[in-house]
Amino acid sequence: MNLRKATGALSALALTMTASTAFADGHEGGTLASVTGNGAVQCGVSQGLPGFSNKDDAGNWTGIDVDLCRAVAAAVFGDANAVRFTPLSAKERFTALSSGEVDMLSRNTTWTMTRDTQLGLNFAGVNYYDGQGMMVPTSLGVTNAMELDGASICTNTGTTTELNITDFFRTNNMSFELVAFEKADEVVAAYDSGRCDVYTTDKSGIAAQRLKLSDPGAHTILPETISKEPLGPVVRQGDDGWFNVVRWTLNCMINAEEMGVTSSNVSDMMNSDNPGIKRLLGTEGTFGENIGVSNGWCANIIGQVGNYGESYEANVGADTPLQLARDGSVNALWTEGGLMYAPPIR
Ligand SMILES: N[C@@H](CCC(=O)N[C@@H](CS)C(=O)NCC(=O)O)C(=O)O
Repeated sequence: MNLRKATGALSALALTMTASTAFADGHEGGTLASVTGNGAVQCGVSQGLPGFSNKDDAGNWTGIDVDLCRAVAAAVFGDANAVRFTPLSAKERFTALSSGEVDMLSRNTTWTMTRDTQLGLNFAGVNYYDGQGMMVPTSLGVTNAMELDGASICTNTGTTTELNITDFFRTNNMSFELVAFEKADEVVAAYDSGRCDVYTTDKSGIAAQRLKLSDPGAHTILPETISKEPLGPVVRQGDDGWFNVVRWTLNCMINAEEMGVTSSNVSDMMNSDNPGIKRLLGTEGTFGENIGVSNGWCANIIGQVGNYGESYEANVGADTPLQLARDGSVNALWTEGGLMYAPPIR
């Protein structure tokens, strides 16, 4: 191929790429450009799940999923407050994302093959590895799930939870009655009033929702974990630029923890000679610019939101009401025997 032909082919390719980027997302420049234009990230969260995404009486949202929304805002705007939250039920969440009502979902959402390939969505990573569990009133005297033949079970519609519990009971030749509601608070209220023998959801969800019961201490979480629920942020398919921003925001937080960079020491770390830390914090290289944000993107995330471990401990860790101890769990860093592992910034 001569040089002129090769150049022609390359510019045709560039045109195709520009056209497909604009077309796929419906905005010239994609979601990053529209977010920048709007001055805030519109983040889809739950309607209220303590530890993950929950609004307090003063109207402030907190949680590990909320931190991820704020971290994306810190990456894009250098301001973790440049974010607006849209509470969504499990059933509404994917339509809200595909219709463009929100820019991303950060809502205890399980990464499954169907969701990743058939809904026009992309999962950008995992911020909490979970599995489905069951809770019963201790007064029932049930000690494991195999004693639940004939049980009535309260759960949410539009979730993996419904599907897994059906698989579990069918596989074990046990009958059950599913009592499903769209709103999580209706599920909790129904279980609390004795409408069902069992409440089932992700184990982290059980730890959170249990706190809303009239007598949390009167319930037992059964030992079984009946599924894999890798929870993570989701974006629309066809917008690789925005996908990169969300994916690398999470990777920044996990890498920062691995390197010992925290919200308290990040300003000192800006003077570090460690090449990995220099790339992380943007004192060397153009890693931020390469994904359309500033080179200080990750320093802003850590300074304003914290690293992954800080967010975990503040929201769901052993010293929070959820008491989800991280040590020895799958959510520990890979260097501590867990699954939290981010590809390197280089
Ligand atoms: N991870 C599961 C379950 C997600 C889910 O919606 N869980 C309920 C029960 S913990 C929930 O988020 N409730 C809080 C809310 O809807 O605001 C999925 O992605 O389908």
